[in-house]
Amino acid sequence: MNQDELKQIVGREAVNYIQDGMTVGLGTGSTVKHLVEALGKRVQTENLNIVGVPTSNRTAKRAKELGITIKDIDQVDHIDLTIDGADQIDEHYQGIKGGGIAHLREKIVAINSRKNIWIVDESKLTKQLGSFPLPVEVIPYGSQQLFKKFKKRGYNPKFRMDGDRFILTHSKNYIIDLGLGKIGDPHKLAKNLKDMTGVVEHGLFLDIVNTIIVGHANGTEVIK
Ligand code: ABF
Repeated sequence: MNQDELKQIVGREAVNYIQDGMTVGLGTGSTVKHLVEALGKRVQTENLNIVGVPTSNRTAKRAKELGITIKDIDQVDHIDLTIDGADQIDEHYQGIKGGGIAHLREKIVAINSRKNIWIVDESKLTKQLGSFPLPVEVIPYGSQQLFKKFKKRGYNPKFRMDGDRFILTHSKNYIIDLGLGKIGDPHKLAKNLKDMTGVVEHGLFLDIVNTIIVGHANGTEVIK
């Protein structure tokens, strides 16, 4: 099976965790795409009463096209379950997210969810986080100064660009990706980053996930 087929099997597996009447956080990315398609089918065929809280405009658009009721996070009482992708997951079930520039909304939805499930193909599993660049959302004002501070700390920073334009997040902020290679102490790094004025949010998702569904060539595996 190719990578997209692995993503497809975990997306279809994860939809079984969604029960009628739930408010469900819908993540972003190519793996979640398969979940949303499968959820759309269930909503139509089983007439499921589901409210979706999307973490990105692209997820919201596709969910609406499939007939899934969409609400903003501040319109719902609570979120029962959020299902999202991830860029890297280590052996302690800590993750890096944000390759899709949506990690601020993803983290806000995740920390307001009673349960979090990540769906990934096996290539996302790693012994230690860091070989995937760590996305950090920063406000534009002072971002060049912040960039220099990252450089000085040896974080190997790079602005997320589209040609010569800064890529903007939903909140019209910039993303600086940190090429750290290895992250020895994710909790310490998370605190250091949040202590830097101008940093909005980083892509370290620590102590958040409850269940991880992994796609392998021989099927799906629940590793937590
Ligand atoms: C999203 O899932 C992002 O946080 C992350 O970048 C993405 C994983 O990408 P994909 O599922 O497309 O491999 O939640």
